[in-house]
Amino acid sequence: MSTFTVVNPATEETVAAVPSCSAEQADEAVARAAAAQAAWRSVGPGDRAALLRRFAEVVDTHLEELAQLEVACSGHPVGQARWEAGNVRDVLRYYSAAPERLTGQQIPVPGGLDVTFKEPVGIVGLIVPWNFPMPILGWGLAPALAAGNPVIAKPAERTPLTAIRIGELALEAGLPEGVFQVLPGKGSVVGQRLVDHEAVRKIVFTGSTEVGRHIMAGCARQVKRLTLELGGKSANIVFADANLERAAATAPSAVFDIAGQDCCARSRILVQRSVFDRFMELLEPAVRGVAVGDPRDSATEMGPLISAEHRARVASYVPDQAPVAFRGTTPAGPGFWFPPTVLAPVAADDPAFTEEVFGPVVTVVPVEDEAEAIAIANDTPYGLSGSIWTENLGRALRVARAVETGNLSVNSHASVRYWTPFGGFKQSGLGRELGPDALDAFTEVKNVFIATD
Ligand code: TAP
Repeated sequence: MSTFTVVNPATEETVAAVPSCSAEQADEAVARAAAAQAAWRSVGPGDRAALLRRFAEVVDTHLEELAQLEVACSGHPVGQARWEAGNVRDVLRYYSAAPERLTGQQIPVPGGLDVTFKEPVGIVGLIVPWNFPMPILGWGLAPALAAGNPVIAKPAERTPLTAIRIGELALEAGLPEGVFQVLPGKGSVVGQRLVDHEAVRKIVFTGSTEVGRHIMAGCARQVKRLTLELGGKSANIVFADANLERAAATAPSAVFDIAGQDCCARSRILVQRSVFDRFMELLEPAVRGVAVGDPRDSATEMGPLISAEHRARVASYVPDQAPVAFRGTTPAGPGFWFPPTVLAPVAADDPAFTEEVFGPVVTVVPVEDEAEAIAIANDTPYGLSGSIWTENLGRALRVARAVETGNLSVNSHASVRYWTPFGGFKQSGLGRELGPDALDAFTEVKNVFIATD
């Protein structure tokens, strides 16, 4: 069997060699999931809930181990990695309440009784990217299991270790064999097989818009159910009446967290012209002060990029003549480091301003007024997240309704809360994860009419 090597992006040392599964192994996993399916859907709601709660508790007792694995595999700062492992636990706990509440409707009709059921959709293929290996796994896994579906997860090649461990923890918690399987392997082999296999009824894909389009076309052949979470180019809009100190102090973490490899990164800062210079004065020390360094150190705020290839891609957005306003630092020595970088002024067609960089690069642009801020925020094929900074409630609401994006925060940069729906407008995705909405993505509504006459 072929293997791939997991490399620590902060040290460039080998962490592990992981088997790369074949299409035949994917077929075997689908057969195991199919064999487990009937028993899993017929587990009583209370028992399924109890199993998910136990799974959450087993994850909880392994939080530190999972966090350390992610630090080694992804280079995420340890504080961030602990949050990510905790998010898996929280999302499992949240959806453990679902089996006992997955109610249908009773609809008034003449001549009988009409009721609806939320039936499990079937075997779920969950294709996960390398940037948030644990949370994105959990967001698909927990509601899919809660709704009575078996799940086969395909982690990203570079970051499979936490998913593999969570698969082991599921068995330890008592989930039946075949209900949750983790298949490390190439996207073009294992991921593609899950998309093509007739017995897989639903794909949840998070990753690039380019691969997402390809997967959507593949699913179309079988009218396969599909959730897509894709790229972003989100705006952080700062109005003159905002608390500028807070807006500037928080803007770096909104784009440089996990080194900017975040689909929700606010990589375009749009600042009302009358306060532009003041905002830049406040932003500079905040950016220079970002603690970039050893991800194992709990004081570290930003780690390395995932790989040398990805660093070369990010660097291509900051050529020698790029308008670097100011930037942070990086440690010397091995590791795929790239400094937090602020570009201003940028041309309207600068790729750093128009494309998803997926690295610690942010552009800052002046805007005249609300209308121009909204127009620029919407001038992108993406629509995933964004922030609005203003002390004017009416303006906050007007702009929040006008920006075409799935997740907005006012005077905050929080995009992801497991209680609330998460997903993209336009080419940022299809469907919603998390919150009460996610269960709809893993169920089919069945309508049953019973004649009484
Ligand atoms: P991709 O290259 O698109 O890869 C994502 C996953 O798809 C990986 O597991 C990959 O496997 C697999 N894959 C690749 N080709 C495939 C195929 N033909 N069929 C099935 N699966 C295939 O993305 P990435 O570089 O890992 O992640 C970065 C992108 O994800 C960014 O654009 C980012 O914005 C987006 N993202 C979006 C969100 C949300 S929530 N909207 C969250 C995180 C990331 P390999 O590992 O073998 O390549």
